Amino acid sequence: MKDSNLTVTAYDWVPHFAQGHVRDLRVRWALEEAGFSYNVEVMPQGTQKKPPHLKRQPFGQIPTLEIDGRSMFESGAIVWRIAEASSALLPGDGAARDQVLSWVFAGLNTIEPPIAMLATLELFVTDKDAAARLRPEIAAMVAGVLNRFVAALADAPHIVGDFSVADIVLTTVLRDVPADLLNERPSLHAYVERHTSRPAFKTALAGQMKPFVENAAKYEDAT
Ligand SMILES: N[C@@H](CCC(=O)N[C@@H](CS)C(=O)NCC(=O)O)C(=O)O
Repeated sequence: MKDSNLTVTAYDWVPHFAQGHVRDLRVRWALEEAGFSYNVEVMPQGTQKKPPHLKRQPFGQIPTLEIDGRSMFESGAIVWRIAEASSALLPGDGAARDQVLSWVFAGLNTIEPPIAMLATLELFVTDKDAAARLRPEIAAMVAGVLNRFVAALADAPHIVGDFSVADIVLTTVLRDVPADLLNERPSLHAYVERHTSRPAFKTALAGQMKPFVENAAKYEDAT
């Protein structure tokens, strides 16, 4: 993969609440950590729902990764594919790899769903009274998974041994936790800080943000 022609898809602009949180971030971050060079196809908003993109991403979403002309979708699958090609992201030991894979799925399948539900309540549910009524219950679900994660982390710097692709997935998921729930758990806050201060994360984030800044006038004047 190191010598493959790699292209990630990203948006030319998203609303402010999503800037810095679009899922191409974890793919860019994994590629940066692995040291693989890559191109970015910056897609104008709306084109994700058109047939050419739907052929490579059936749900009309980003990211996708093109590897020498073959296309993949789902950010979790993509970062795992990158990790398989880089010792910077996966341990050599089989038992540790199994743990890393388990934590990648835990991040996407156990931790992210209640966090996404809370974000949906806060950002997208139009019945604000219903959202306010449901928030405590959903926030308690988020707190439940966060507490289990904190217990499993047990003050270690990374979730499994050295830094791995599991930390990329978990950090990108945990960055979407509201500040109140994150800050009252110092080891969780420190976990996110530790990983988002890595140079590869900063490069990935700057790469995602660049077109948003460049295209702000085009989209924000139109709204
Ligand atoms: N499970 C998918 C989710 C992808 C996803 O939700 N992508 C969002 C951006 S983060 C998207 O493109 N949404 C469609 C849209 O904005 O039109 C993945 O991890 O790749």
